[in-house]
Amino acid sequence: MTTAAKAEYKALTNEEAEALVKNLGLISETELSVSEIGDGNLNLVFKVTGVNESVIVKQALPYAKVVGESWPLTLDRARIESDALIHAAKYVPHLVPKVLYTDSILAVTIMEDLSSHTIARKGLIESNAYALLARDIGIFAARTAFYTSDFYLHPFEKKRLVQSFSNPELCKITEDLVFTDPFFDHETNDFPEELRPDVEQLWSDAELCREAGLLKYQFLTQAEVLLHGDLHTGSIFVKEDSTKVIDPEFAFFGPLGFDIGQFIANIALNYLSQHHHSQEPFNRKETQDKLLKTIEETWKTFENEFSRLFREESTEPFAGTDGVLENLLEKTFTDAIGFAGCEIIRRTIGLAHVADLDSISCSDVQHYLKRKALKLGASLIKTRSSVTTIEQFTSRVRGA
Ligand code: SR1
Ligand code: MG
Repeated sequence: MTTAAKAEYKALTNEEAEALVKNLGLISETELSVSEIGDGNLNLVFKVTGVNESVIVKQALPYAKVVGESWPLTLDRARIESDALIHAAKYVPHLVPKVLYTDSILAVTIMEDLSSHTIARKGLIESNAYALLARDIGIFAARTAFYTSDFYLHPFEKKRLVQSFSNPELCKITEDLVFTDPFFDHETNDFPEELRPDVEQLWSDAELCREAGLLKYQFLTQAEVLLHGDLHTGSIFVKEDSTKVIDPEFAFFGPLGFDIGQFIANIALNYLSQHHHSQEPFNRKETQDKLLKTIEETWKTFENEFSRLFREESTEPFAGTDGVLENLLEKTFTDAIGFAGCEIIRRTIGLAHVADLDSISCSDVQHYLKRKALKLGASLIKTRSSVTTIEQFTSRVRGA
């Protein structure tokens, strides 16, 4: 892998993406085809294919694609993304795509093609179950967190990494879109008029706004571990025997509970959407039960793996002191429940929605489920301290 500085930035055409792959010799075949397959909010994604081989060329645009050129956005996110993938590969090589080439001037990362996988959100909307998903995400979150925490790294190395993963513009998106705008009458919000009374109730809920503000402050100030930063089900590729976490362009040092909170929130949103997607009552119950098990297993795997690493590999003298790990995990769990509540609300009424709910064609059903999501999110934020086990969390989701 090389990091080569090319002349200057320009958004690639299909032909240029293909030529880049050819010139780098990343595919040995001569007959290649290319298509732009990006369906995310921010970047160009080209798939370059030969007869037997294919790679993905991902290029950051100097603006947020979802809004357009009026929203400029740093190209440095491509460097952050490739560095985060390379960093994660040290600890969970089986859970991230292989990075084949990076170019920080073109803001390009070329990586392994994962077309044999499906985006988890799509598979879950189709009511599929993935036996490895919970365990893999729990391991991913625990290892990438522990090995970048002060319990493992020398303080100099930790602070060097915090600097190199400083990601102010992408963090600002999360600070605004997840933690601020949905709690105010802000122009980025996006919801049908039928939901206005429910949304106005959120905006006028002083306790909810205070607690959302406190969670935002944790996100702003707690540089605990290197996070993926956007660990929703659209950032995960799955198939029966493999899970791959992609898209860590929001990576930064933040609170330990954030990635897990975002992941379980997106599973909870899928759970709600199954009232529609899974039409047969028996299948629905089975699908929804599996989703709640996914949430439970994710947290338990995370907790067990983080605890194991803490006991076996911690370099911090206080790691052996009674109560330090227990206290850290309790706080992390409470934060994760609160972050999950914020994610549920923002994916329902904020700028970037989820297809789980938005693809429901019957607007009455969609609004009914969105109301449930808003109530669930608000109650998780306000009463997160009284949710002390993951089973209490899943019973809140079940009762929503
Ligand atoms: C303008 S970006 C909107 C959302 O897309 C990304 O995936 C993040 O979730 C961000 O909040
Ligand atoms: Mg993304």
